[in-house]
Amino acid sequence: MLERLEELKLQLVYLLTGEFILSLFILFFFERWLLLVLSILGVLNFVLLIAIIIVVTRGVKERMLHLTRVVGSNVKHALDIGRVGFLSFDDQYVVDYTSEFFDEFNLDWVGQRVTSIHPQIGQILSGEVNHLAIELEEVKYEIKRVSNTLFFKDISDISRIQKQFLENSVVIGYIHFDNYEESTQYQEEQTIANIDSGIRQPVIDWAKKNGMFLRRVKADRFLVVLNEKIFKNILNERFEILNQIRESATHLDLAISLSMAFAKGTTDFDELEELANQGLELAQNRGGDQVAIKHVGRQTQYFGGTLVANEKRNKVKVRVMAQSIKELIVKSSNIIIVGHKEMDFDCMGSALSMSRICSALQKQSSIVTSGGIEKMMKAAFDLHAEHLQGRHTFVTESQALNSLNDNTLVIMLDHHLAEHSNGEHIINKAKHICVIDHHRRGKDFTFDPTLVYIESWSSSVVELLSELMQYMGIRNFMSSIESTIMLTGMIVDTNRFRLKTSSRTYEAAAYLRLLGAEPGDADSFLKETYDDFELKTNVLHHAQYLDNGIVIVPYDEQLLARPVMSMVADQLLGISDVEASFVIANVSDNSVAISARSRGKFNVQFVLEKLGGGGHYTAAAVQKENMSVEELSQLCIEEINRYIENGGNI
Ligand SMILES: [Mn+2]
Repeated sequence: MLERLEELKLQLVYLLTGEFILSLFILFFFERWLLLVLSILGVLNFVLLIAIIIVVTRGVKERMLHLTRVVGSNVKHALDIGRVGFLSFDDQYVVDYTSEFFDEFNLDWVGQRVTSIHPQIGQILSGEVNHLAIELEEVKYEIKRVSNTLFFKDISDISRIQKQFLENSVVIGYIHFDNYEESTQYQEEQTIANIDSGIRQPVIDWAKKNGMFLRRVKADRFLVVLNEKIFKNILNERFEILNQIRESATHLDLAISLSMAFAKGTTDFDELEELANQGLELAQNRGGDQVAIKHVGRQTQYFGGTLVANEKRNKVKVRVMAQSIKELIVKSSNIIIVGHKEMDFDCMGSALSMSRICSALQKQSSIVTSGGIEKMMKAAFDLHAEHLQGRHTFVTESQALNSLNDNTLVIMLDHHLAEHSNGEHIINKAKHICVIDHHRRGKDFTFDPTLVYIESWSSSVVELLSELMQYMGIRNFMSSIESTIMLTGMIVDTNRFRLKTSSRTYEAAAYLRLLGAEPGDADSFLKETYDDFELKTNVLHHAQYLDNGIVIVPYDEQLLARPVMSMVADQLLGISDVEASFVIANVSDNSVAISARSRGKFNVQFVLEKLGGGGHYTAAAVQKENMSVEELSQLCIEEINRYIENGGNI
């Protein structure tokens, strides 16, 4: 265009020079014609001027319409190949120009408001987002704003490939039959054949139906390979196979359930396998009959878990653990025993027994107590302070930190998360950590444990320690008072042998009795004061019976101590028709907590996990900041309903 104007300018100069020379010629030779000629030339020039104006105006119009003339054909080709279009708008957000790119789709928005194209565009105009992906007439665009221009890039192909890529990305999983070996060990051929057709075959069929690759890696374990698309399908049907297997196991009168783990979110196969393995361990540690989903960079997700953990009957593991723990203690320079904050009877009882085990193995040990001791435990402790202080070393966390070296073994009892510990700093620094707990694993460890012994079927840690002591072959090292504190821990954690009590619990109790535990003394440790009784009665007045045997107690008259809350929750389970209880109260000025208990049909852990808490199947808790009792109760009721709607086992 500019070249043409340049040419035109030159032609005009020639023309005007010509006219001037012609005028001079006529002036000298045909003077009388001069006026006429000048008039003709004037008219011609006028016509020419009009013509030029018309041509230039049309050129400008064409320039508006044809991108080529503005930015040159190379850029237009580039935009075509890149499939980019653009539009500009005025200060009133009305479109005043759209590039030819949109003609292909018959999209013409000139004169319309920008937001009428797609409501989401408002976000980019307000500066809320930098770019945006929208879909128009089945074409996907990425939009970016540069001052008063919006660029549209057609990303249909990319997003289709992206979707395909996601759908095809590999998911690796493990499927494990819990208790399979124990169940088939002493069975007849015929029963084993029934187990295989009723339990193993449905899993194989399920995998086949969904297009998964399945390989048996152990008698009770399959490796599965699938892709994200298949995974979505089985997730959408909420791992229906779990229910199917649970039902056929009940039908066959077997304690077999499925535990599964799936890992995704990376292309590194080694990492996927490792994650699937960890996931399976988590699912099993939480009691089995559930699915753990490990997505790289995200929190582990769980599905299912409607069975109470089955007791594992074989004690081989106890022997192996006893041996390993003993070896760890022996090769350490000293031992630091940490418990959860507000140590209860289970925590203190197991700490005392661990401390005595260390003494028997002639190792220095200390028990951290600076995280507080629960009220009734504290009363029992004070009553026997002289005896206990003569036989154990009780320290604060900072004292313990001073004795921490590279060869120190830290033993975590009755908890497995650093954040719950009365020795969090110790855990963060320790080189060797051994965890002994009976709470279902919820989150991943934030530290690298040397040995983990978590048995969620066990009533208490004192039950585990009673067994460990016997297998370590150490005798006569516990006093009657220490054994009584251990027994009290077992009584509290089983709510007087009502919950989570297996044959092994009674065996452990019998062993403690043998060591001198006094049930009568244990009972008096647990006697409450009249004030406590009155408070509990007052709290119980707020109980509301929901459907399905669930009782919820929102209490906001005053602050409650956690043990009171759990006692009330426990007490409610003593009423027939009550399957689960939730006590909600303020535990400090700005925090409100829930203490929940269940008789075993309703998974309170599952419900409180959704609210950010944890625990186990029959006992769980959660704490929230800056929320009222009323608000938390409402959330809790919603989660309870959701649990029931989603097929909770009630
Ligand atoms: Mn406990």
